[in-house]
Formats: sequence, structure tokens, C-alpha cells
Amino acid sequence: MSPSVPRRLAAVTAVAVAGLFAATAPSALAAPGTVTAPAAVSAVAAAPTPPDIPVANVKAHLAQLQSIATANGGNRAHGKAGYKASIDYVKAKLDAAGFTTTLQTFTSSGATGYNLIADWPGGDPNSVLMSGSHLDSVNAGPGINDNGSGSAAILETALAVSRAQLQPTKHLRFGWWGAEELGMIGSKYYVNNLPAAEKSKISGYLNFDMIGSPNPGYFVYDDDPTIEQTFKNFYVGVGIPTEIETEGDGRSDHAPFKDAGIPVGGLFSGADYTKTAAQAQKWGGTSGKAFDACYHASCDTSANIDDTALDRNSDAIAYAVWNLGAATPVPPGPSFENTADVNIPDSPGAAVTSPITVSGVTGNAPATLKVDVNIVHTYVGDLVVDLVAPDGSVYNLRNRSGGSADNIVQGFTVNASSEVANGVWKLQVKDLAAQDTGYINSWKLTF
Ligand code: DTR
Ligand code: CA
Ligand code: ZN
Ligand code: ZN
Repeated sequence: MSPSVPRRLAAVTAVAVAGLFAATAPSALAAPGTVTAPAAVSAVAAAPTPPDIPVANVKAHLAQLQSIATANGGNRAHGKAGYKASIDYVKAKLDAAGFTTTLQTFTSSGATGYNLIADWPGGDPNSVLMSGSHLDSVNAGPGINDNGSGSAAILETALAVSRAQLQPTKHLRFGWWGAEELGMIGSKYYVNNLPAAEKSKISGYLNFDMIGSPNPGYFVYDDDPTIEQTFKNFYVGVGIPTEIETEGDGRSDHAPFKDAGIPVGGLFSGADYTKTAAQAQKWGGTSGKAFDACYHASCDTSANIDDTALDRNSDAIAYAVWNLGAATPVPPGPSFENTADVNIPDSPGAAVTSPITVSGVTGNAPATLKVDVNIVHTYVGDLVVDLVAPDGSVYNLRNRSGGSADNIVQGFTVNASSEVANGVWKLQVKDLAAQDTGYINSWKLTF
């Protein structure tokens, strides 16, 4: 039976080796509200390389939002003058840059709310990559980190798209949501009022809510694996370790999109949770202190921003928009393969293993570790197939399933985020029923 080492209840999902984003069905956004005619967009070759987003530009937008709050009772909350002034500021920048903007109105708590949707002309209208942030603050303060930071970063990314006259394969759309602090009212209104045919065109939604926290962490949403991998690839590239954002499910504007079956992802630098000593060790900052001690407070002002985190996350947003918007999706992380044949002794033989030595991967394995298995064997119902981590933890991939079918050629996604990546991983196979034999042909790990 199964080996003596502890068996983890593995979050293992057997997946076909699928495409990155499903192609989806035709035509442009049909959102309600007034539409401002776009400036003409000249056909210029798209810049394949993601740009560096000038953090000074992002901070200039934050300074404007701060001024707006100061001039309007100290906040930019739903239903208040400061929010509408914030929307007007962002819209003016986008109109001037050639975006097609739509102001969507809704009512919540007896006040008019506003969503701003901006479409970059061109790209495949059947495959829309959307980025969004809520623009409203709480009543208590100006909301510069929560969520001026996300709003300013995607605004500057949109302006960078215009500066580059980018011509991505996908159609790019950006959204600034109202009344998130009241319970994601604006984003829910947008998704709920999007016809089903329009929803199915959105190949991915990227959410950015608090990305400049003064005591920052670097968290990546663990939702769509491709989007998650894209952000992780960026941070591997700049040598910053990341963690999975675990408490964000349902807590920001990606939730309505996820509930509608749209692939989602995003970045987060932390709110009122406390930074641990281990996190301070890898990210700097102060352990035992909140990532953002001014969360939902009057002190969430222009001074409540870590410029480095804002800069890195803004660049990560551009990296994701350029790569996920491109025809060729972002390549997965590093992979390691063993193609040596290993015979599987017929029952009651011992389990056999095929080793892969992983090196050069920073930190832990991902929650979406890809395991591709190729086993030549008649009657695969005989077989128990496990992934064994370097510390001996066992993740069951198959347990005598498949009956009389022959051969296993299958991809699995394993949540191996608690395992150190580097070390010797093993594919372990045991034949538990007499007759029918075979061998491990090859297997591969992709991080
Ligand atoms: N609810 C958001 C802040 C927030 C708290 N946890 C997460 C996780 C992921 C994104 C955002 C958040 C707000 O107060 O706007
Ligand atoms: Ca930058
Ligand atoms: Zn908030
Ligand atoms: Zn927020």
C-alpha cells in the first residue's frame, strides 16, 4: 500500500494540458452610460517589451487625488464630491490619451455612484483583458493607499499603453469602481449589467487594491494559474519573493468577476494584518506592525505610501498587461524533466521512483506546481501514482483509477506551496494488481 511517509491531502487537480486563455465570442463593450468619442489611433507597431512605469507619474496622480480629498471634506468616498472629482480627473486623462471612456452610473445608499470604463481602441473584441481598481475611499480619509495606489497605477499603465500606441492582440479595458468600500457595489453593478455574451469575452480580470502599503508585503492572488504565474514571473525577474494572497477572496472587486466565471488575478501589498518576522526578513520593513497602519483611517494620505512597493507593483501591472495582452501568452516558470525509462514491477513488487533534482528556484514551490506524467502501462487501474516532495511529503496523483485503459499521459496541478522548491522530487509508482506491466516513460515539473 502507500509508503510510510506522511501523506498530505494534496490539492491535486488532474488537468488536460490546456491553452492559456479560451478564445471567446464577438463585439465590443456595450456598457450603459455616456460614451466619449475616441481620438483616432494611428497604426504603429506595438512595443513588445513592457515599459518601466515612472513611479513619479503614479505619485503625481496620487498628489492630485490628495488635493481633491483636501478640497472636498477630506475624503473621496461614495456619494461625496471628492469621489466625483476623482472620476473626472481620471476620465480627463484617459480621454486626452485616446481611450474610449464610458461613465456608468448606479445608485447605492441613496447616492449616485460612478464606474469609469476605458477601452483602448483595437485588439480582438472577442478577447478582452481587463484591469481594475476601486477609486473610492472610506469616509474617514483620502484613501491614498486604499485605493488611490491601485487607481493611479492602472491609470499610468493605461497612459503608457497610449504613449506606446500599443497594438496588443487582446482588446484592453480598464475600470475604476465606485462604492467598493460599501461592499463592491460598483464592480458588482458592472458585472451584473454585462450581458452574458460580453462576460464571456473577458479573458481575464486583474485587480489592484492597495499596492503601495507603507510596510509592504508582496502578495499575488492565487486564482487563475496563468495570471498568477505571470505576476510571479515578474517578481522572479526582479528578485523579490512573493507570497500567495490568502485572505483576499471575496474582499475586493475581483470577487464579482470570479463569481461570473471570469479568470482573475491581482496584487496586494497588505492592509491591517501584521507583518511577521519572517516576512520582514524577506521584504524589509517592520515586523509586528501592520502592513498599513492607516488602513481606513484619516492618515491614509500621500505620506502613507512606500514608493518602492508602488513602483514595483506598477511595473508588475504593465508587465502583466503587455504579456497577457499579447498573442503569445507568458511562458510558464522553469521546468525540469526526467525522460529515463523506469520499469514498474508487477504486483506484488516494490514501488519504483524516478527522481528530478530541482535547483535555482527561489523559495517555495507554487500553489500551481504543474506535474506532467507519461507512463506506458496496460490496465492503468493497477497503479498508484504519487509525487514525493524533497522532504518526503507524498501527494497522491492517481489511486488505481482508469480501469482497463492503457497508459497515463496527464497533467496535474499540485498545491505544493508549503514545499521548498529546490531538492530531489520523485515520481513514485506502485502496481497493486497482478498481470499488466509497464514503465515510467517520462515526467516533468513546471514551477
Ligand atoms: N477590502 C479592501 C482591502 C483588502 C483587505 N484584504 C484584501 C485582500 C485583497 C485585496 C484587498 C484587500 C478594501 O478595504 O478596499
Ligand atoms: Ca517603475
Ligand atoms: Zn478599503
Ligand atoms: Zn481597497
